[in-house]
Amino acid sequence: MPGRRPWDQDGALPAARAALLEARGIVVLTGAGVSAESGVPTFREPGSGLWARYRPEELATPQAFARDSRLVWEWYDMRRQAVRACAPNPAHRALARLLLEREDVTLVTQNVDGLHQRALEDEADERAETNPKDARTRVLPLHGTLFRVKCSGCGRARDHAEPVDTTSLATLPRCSVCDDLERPDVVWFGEPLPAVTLERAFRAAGVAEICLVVGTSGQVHPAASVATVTLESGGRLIEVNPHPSALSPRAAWRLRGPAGEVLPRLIR
Ligand code: BJW
Ligand code: ZN
Repeated sequence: MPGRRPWDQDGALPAARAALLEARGIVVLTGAGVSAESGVPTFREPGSGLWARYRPEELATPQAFARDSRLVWEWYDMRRQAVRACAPNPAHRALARLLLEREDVTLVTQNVDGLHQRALEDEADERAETNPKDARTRVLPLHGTLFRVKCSGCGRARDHAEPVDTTSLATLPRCSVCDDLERPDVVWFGEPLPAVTLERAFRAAGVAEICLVVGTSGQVHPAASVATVTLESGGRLIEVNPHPSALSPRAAWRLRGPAGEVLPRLIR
């Protein structure tokens, strides 16, 4: 059909847009792919540097940190630097507008880069939105944030965005209370997700008529289960991803394009 985007050859876009408009309750589940067009590398696609040499399952674990804290910090410090140089892309901004326009939208993200939160602040500023607070509380980060640390001994957490000197174990940040090593305040494999945040995500997924899944391979649980909770409660999935994912077979609509192009057209 003339006018169709190359990623919408089967014409799913108008139907998905109508489903989104009509839905009572939307839960959005995002992964690394939503930040790809901002220049943030994803986890499981071909990359460079430490991404190419190690799988996330090898570095994002408490065992890896105990074995080689310096290497793990090197990976996180590199990612912090990369994210600092990035800005929200049209996908983050479209989702921020959706959050500001509709109170029945919850955004559950696996990302630790803070780009959804930055996009929300930017959109709220642009509209001179006086009360973006409510929208802010509907952004649920499941896997923590790059810009906080917590003590690997006593668990004390604090904001920490400065570069880390990763030349040796002695130069890594340490807790001012117990002197144990501090680590990024993110969720590693084998660790529980923040309980209240996860509970809120599942509650939103259970009442949503649509789960909009964007840029995730859907391989990591319990995050991917947010989508299955919506399905099991009678809702439907819209997937935005240039490639098939573990959740694709269960999606009612599959939009096979980059999030930065698809989302601004899906959410109008
Ligand atoms: C684009 C694009 C563009 C590209 N536009 N798209 C059930 C079954 C099997 C296993 C388990 C299970 N339940 C639990 C487990 C174990 C484990 C797990 O899931 N393992 C599987 C890998 C097999 N889960 C856990 O261990 C979790 N904890 C837990 O279950 O605790 C239980 C417990 C309870 C009580 C006490 C103790 C324990 C924790 C999981 C933590 C995951 N952590 C990481 C690191 C976070 C910090 C950091 O960022 O460093 O989270 S790993 C990494 O994977 C990161 C991501 O958030 C996560 C998901 O990755 P994501 O976002 O999907 O990225 P990719 O790269 O995989 O995919 C990118 C996608 O984007 C691709 O599809 C591209 O096509 C697409 N894309 N460009 C749109 N422009
Ligand atoms: Zn401590």
